[in-house]
Amino acid sequence: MARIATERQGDILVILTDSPPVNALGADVRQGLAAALTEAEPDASVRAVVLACKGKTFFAGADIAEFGKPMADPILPVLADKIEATEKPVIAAIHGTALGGGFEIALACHYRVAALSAKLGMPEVKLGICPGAGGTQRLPRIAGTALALEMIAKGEPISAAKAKEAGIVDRLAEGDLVAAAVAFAREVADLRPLPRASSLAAPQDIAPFQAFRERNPRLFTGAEAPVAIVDLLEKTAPLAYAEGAELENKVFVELLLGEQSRALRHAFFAERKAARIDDMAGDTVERSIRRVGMIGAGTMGGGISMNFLSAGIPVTIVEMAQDALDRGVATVRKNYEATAAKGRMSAEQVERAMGQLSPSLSLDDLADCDLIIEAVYESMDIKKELFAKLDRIAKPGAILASNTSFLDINDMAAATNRREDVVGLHFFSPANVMKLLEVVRGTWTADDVLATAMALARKIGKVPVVSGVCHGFIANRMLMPRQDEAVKLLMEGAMPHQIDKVHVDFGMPMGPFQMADLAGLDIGWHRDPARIESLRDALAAEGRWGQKRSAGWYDYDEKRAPTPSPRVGMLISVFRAQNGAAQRAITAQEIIEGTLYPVVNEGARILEEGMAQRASDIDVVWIYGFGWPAWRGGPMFWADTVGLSNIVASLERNGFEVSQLLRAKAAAGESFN
Ligand code: 3H9
Repeated sequence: MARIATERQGDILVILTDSPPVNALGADVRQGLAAALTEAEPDASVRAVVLACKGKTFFAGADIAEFGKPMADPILPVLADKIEATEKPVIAAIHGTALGGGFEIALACHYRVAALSAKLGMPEVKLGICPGAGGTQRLPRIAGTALALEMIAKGEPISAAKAKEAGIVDRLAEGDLVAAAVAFAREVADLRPLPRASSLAAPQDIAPFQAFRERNPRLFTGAEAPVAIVDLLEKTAPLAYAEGAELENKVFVELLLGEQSRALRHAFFAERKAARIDDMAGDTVERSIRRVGMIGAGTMGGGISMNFLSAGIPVTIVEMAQDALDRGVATVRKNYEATAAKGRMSAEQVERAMGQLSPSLSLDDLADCDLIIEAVYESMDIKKELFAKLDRIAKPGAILASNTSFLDINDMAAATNRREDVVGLHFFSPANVMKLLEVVRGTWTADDVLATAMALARKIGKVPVVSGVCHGFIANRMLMPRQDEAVKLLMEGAMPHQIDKVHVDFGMPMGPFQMADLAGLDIGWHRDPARIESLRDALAAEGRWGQKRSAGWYDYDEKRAPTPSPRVGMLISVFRAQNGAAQRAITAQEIIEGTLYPVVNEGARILEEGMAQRASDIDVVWIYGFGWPAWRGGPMFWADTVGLSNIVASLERNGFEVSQLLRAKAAAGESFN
């Protein structure tokens, strides 16, 4: 429940909002702020007003949960105008993150004082909308069009220091923020006229729009909001403030009512809901993780280690041979140095991270680790042997985790005398970049182990989703039918590049064949070149293992640019002839139905079996694991928009066994989300 308190500091009135968790600007906050301002206005003993927030942040934006429902007065743009129209200086005291509507409130204030650690931004684009409380008009007037365009179209926040440089923030505060804002308020209390952003002249640098579009092509493929935002800023640049604000409102409402914004808001809440475990007691106490052990210094092991090192958690990394260990450590350093070269890390931070990494050739060195993760070869025999060893070495209470992407966690747990301490932590490649972490809950995994894994995931910047134990868990299990069906379509007349293009046009970063080439066609291959039972076997037998061999489903040049392969075309012809299926032209719609409806079907089965807690968790897996376009909300949300009965009808037409849950929901006219 929101509490808006007013506090007099001599001649300055401090309006303090306390609305956990993030001081979102819901109806009660807006009403409280308006009431406090109305009260301050006629009071001659108040010379200036400071707007500040309690808790971890300044206003983090409009209340997203209110969108789509009727809005109570005052609506946010009206409140922003009221603040700006106040006849005494209003100063925003910003800490944490001033985002979206929160930032717009700050821009409507006459001055802004920010804590050094504060961040300011307009993330609306990530929710499929544009700022709707004057932000698209006030920010360019204060900071210039170029920066405003970057911030509003991309949605990335900037630091307080950068905001100061750009003239957005008037003073940076070290120490007590409210005290600094009050002191600043006294300095400016009598200055007139009041600096009002809406009265500033329209910015003159109105040329950057086309250049921005050309510089950021990926921003404009599929998602509507970035296109609408750049158009809006371009169109309103020469207009008077009031006209611009009117147009902003129109675009805001259009976007808000659109399908994409609904999908993106779904994704926002889905991500947060995924962190919750429904059947776990709220008072579960997490175990403390002070040191992590990593077994395997290959691509996965090194990448996983980097997550912990970057978060300041020391890692002991173990390999079997010195050269493999040296190579692994060198790769970690190389990756950090590449980040530093891009200016995203200092040399000192690189050394600090590397200083936390202890290489070792002995599993015994893992005895003091609180969490041990194995990323060794995907063989159950090897893993079981390893878990039995860890059982003898690890200290009591240590969590034992596997990064397996397919294998049964329960079998590994059964190899120990501490089955409750075993959990799956399935990172996605590249592990230091991809945000998804599948946390695999075994039959015996203890609640506190699961809770620790979920909390730790967030600490290292991952988005965790709980999966039950099944072959491939949620992510890879759902990927399999897509891959199988894509290959079947080749037999009927489609080509790999055609199928991939349909997926890229749909909004995926790559299609099924591009992905297979990236992952490696040798992964999971039986390795017998004489045994050719599928097209994939034929490719693998010829050494066409994908990008790493410059040949897979595609041919690759030295810059890894793919071109359709004549050799693969020939192999496809051979298999088509053997297969005997009639050849025909395959449409984009058929490719979508043929490859993605089976994915939805598998997702429904996963839900049916209780392997995912909720449909929205599956959406999170696809958005963060495979780059499903968030503006389509994830496969289960997308299925709802297609209509479940349409999906069932298509699956039946194509001879699939339809999930009972999917069939039941379609019959009842229900949706997944
Ligand atoms: C906008 O402002 C439009 C205007 O231009 C125009 C209007 C007319 N609303 O992320 P966390 C909840 S659009 C409602 O885990 P963190 C969140 O669901 C808005 N709820 O914390 C979660 O709830 P629960 C523009 C919100 O510390 C809890 O708070 N603003 C909102 O990791 C904690 O969230 C944004 O897009 C909200 N605005 O990160 C900012 N924000 O505990 C969105 C959060 O029940 N927010 N919640 O699961 C964020 O980016 C992050 O939450 C933030 C904190 C960085 C603030």
